Amino acid sequence: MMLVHNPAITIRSEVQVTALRLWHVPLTSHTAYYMAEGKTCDTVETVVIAVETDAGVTGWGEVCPIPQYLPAYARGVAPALLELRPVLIGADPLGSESLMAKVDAHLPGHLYAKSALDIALWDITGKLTGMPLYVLLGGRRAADLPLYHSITCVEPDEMGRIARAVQAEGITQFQVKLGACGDWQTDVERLAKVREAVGSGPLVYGDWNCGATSLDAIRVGRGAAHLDVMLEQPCATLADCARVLSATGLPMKLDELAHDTASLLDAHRLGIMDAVALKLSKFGGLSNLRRARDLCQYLGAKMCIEDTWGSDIATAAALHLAAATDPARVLNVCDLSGYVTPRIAPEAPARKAGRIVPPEAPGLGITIDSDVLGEPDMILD
Ligand code: 0XW
Ligand code: MG
Repeated sequence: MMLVHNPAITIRSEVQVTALRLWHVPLTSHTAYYMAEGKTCDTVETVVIAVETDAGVTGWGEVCPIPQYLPAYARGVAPALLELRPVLIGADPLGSESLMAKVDAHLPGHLYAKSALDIALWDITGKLTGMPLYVLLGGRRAADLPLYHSITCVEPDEMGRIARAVQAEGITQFQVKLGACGDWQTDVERLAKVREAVGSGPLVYGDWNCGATSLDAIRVGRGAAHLDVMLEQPCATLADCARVLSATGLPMKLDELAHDTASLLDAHRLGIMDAVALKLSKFGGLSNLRRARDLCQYLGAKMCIEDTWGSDIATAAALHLAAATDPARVLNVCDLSGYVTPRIAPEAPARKAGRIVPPEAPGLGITIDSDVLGEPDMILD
């Protein structure tokens, strides 16, 4: 084999993190978004970080935990990163996984805080190597990606109307939020109205966000069995989700309870993972989510690659991983930044005809609007 050195490619190998900046930015939903158990996305704080280097390159990260949704909260990110200061400042950010191993050794857990950090390190690596993240993550496998639309849990007729409106714009996959108000019959009606609105064919799935008893979820599943629907995360334990599956025979997607290797394997063993939501902040960023993606590829689950909530940084990070994933296994992605205002990178990709194209410039490939951020709430240097 002949190795040829290309002098056009120079990769900086001695780079150091010099500082970290952090902002809390309120994101307001275009329409308030209701889920079971009183969980709401109305105005939710996202956390944006900038990791500065002595190479003149800045890496951007974001994490936006929805209150009461997962064991994560926005104001927990800054203290976790402050604790990590000794391993971050002066460290080599290139490659991400090597520094994240030191980060994990210094502070176990706190995956949602680490998610923003890991995304920023990938952004630096991409910018310094001149490559979009989908290249570093394995290479682009798709020109664009299918989006679902998440329909807030309101009156059944209104949910049908929303479904029809977004279908007219090209959406073919519909997540129907269940359990926010009304009884189990109202949830059957919600699924029925959305199915009636979109016709047969499109994917329709009802998501309780862990908020149903197995009894209610089974009654809804049986009531909606003729509608060709999938159920998402009905109950708060894997055992109860498995019980819903065995009583309804409906396909099932997991979300909140699928958050690490062990839970993915358990869910697969129970047969309740026809599909799974791979969210960056559940797993701790792109490095861990890439490994989860590989495992799900092997286990045969269809993947929704996204994050809990957020704006353009979280959206772009997920799009890069999804673009580098076998398209036959990508169920869908989410244009989180399309549900909220302000946009943190106003020129970043947006929904078009029900699909979205990943950014194509190096790193995350998006340009942050510093006016939206204002002065940082924390600086580590
Ligand atoms: C996390 N959410 C509330 C926002 C995304 O749109 C999807 C949804 C979920 O729980 O699946
Ligand atoms: Mg969900």
